[in-house]
Amino acid sequence: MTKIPFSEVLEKSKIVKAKELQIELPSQPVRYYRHGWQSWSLAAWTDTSPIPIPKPAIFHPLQVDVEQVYKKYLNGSWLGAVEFSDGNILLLGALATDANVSLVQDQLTGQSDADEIEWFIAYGQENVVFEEYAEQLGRRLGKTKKNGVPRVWCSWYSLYQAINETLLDKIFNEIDDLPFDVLQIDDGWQMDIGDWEANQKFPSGMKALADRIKSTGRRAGLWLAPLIATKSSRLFHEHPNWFLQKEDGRLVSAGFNWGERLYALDTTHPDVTSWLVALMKRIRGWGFDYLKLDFLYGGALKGKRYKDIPREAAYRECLQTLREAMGADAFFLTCGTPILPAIGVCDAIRIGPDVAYYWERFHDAYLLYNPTVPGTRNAIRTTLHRLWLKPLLHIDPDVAYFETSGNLLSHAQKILLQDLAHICDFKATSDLPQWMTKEEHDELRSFLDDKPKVTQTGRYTFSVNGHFADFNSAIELPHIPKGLTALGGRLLGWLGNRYIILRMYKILDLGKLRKRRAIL
Ligand code: 9PG
Repeated sequence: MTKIPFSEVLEKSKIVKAKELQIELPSQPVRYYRHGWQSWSLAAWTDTSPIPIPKPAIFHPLQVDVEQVYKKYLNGSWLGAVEFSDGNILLLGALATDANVSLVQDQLTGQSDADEIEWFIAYGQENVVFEEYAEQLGRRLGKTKKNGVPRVWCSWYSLYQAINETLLDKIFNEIDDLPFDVLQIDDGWQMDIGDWEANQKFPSGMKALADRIKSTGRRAGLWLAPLIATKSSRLFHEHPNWFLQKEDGRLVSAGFNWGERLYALDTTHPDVTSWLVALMKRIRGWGFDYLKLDFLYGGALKGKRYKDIPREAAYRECLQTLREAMGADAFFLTCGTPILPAIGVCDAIRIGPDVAYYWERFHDAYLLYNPTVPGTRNAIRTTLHRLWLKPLLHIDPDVAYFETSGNLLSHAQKILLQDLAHICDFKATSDLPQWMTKEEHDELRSFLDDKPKVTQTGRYTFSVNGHFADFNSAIELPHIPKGLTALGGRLLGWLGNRYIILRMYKILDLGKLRKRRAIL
């Protein structure tokens, strides 16, 4: 264990090579910066007490680093920072994958799961320290910022899986006058998770869909989750041996979604690599050149791999293979991705959980105490804590909303999302002209046209085009549940872990989506 005296980093930042490294803090910090593992995991400054483990555990692979979640002390992936009472911070950050940072009593400790790695240590003003860390990361992992970032219409947050050929055709006609650069098809087109072919709702096939989009002068975008699959898929049926296993031979869980358990591909298996390359080429062949690859954490879960390399290193290699296979001219957006391994490989990265047409749901926030699930407040909180990644690649805060119909967000909350898009310099929406008033339509148009001047005025405050954007309402974490709420939460957490209950929930959820679609 390498020990670094605090006095050595007071004046100047330092880069130290070590497998394990420890800095003794000179005084009790007032806040801790926890950095969650993947896009949807929590990143936030919090006080120095631990927060409850999110529930239900069956969803953990989608939300946290499963290998860290039960640790009793504060921890985060690759980096951690503490803030002292004078407002200065101390940051310890890995300059390589497969590492984490924890705070145990007065020791900030970095640990590499691989060999010795380089660590960045700096003390001072928050923005200066994070900027220098990003710069050092960029030197080692690469910077991939392309000139200009496309303005995207994405099907997910208005239609969810209820997309089909006719409906999309109608929508493309109606948004034709709006200045989007990409029309991106999200979840709902595929045969199954693992079987990336058009389903019955797209009888003309995926090439026809891409052609239709391109005929409007836009780039065609497509969502897929290439590193996971469900047992119901043909892929799983035909290649059960392609999936990541534990040492004891049982399958590694990649969580639960779409009413089914998820499994992860062993991306170091040569046959899996060839399959992934062919998949990327097929999608490019259809004509899509904006790829939103999702649920990517599946490639970095712990397990026994064909090639014995650290899990995040394996994942980074896989991303490089995907990048090469899709071609440098494709726009590559990663989502549900472990953050550090994606730097230098993709064009853009989702840096927070999904937004939603609501601010926060009581059962998510207070009963289950889960800040990683879809919800606008959760999305804003984590996104704002990852703005430091912006010099390295495009950062995606998820979509902004404009419509009032079917949307529970207040006007002020919608403006926060629009401002956040300007701050990140990444503009996307799923709103449909049919659902918007004339004013909302005009608001969307100027949002897409505008390039406002943004200045940060505080940790959570900005000036956007001269108006004051205050995100403080999104930052605080829900109170830790007590008494009856805590008991209710335990019950809900337990129920949520039952497969049969999750299936029922899925059926009810589909009903809700059908209702939304009926508005069209
Ligand atoms: C499509 C969606 C959209 C979205 C992605 C991803 O259960 N979960 O916690 C959960 C989190 C995120 C999520 C789905 C489920 O959304 O972020 O933009 O593409 O998949 O299914």
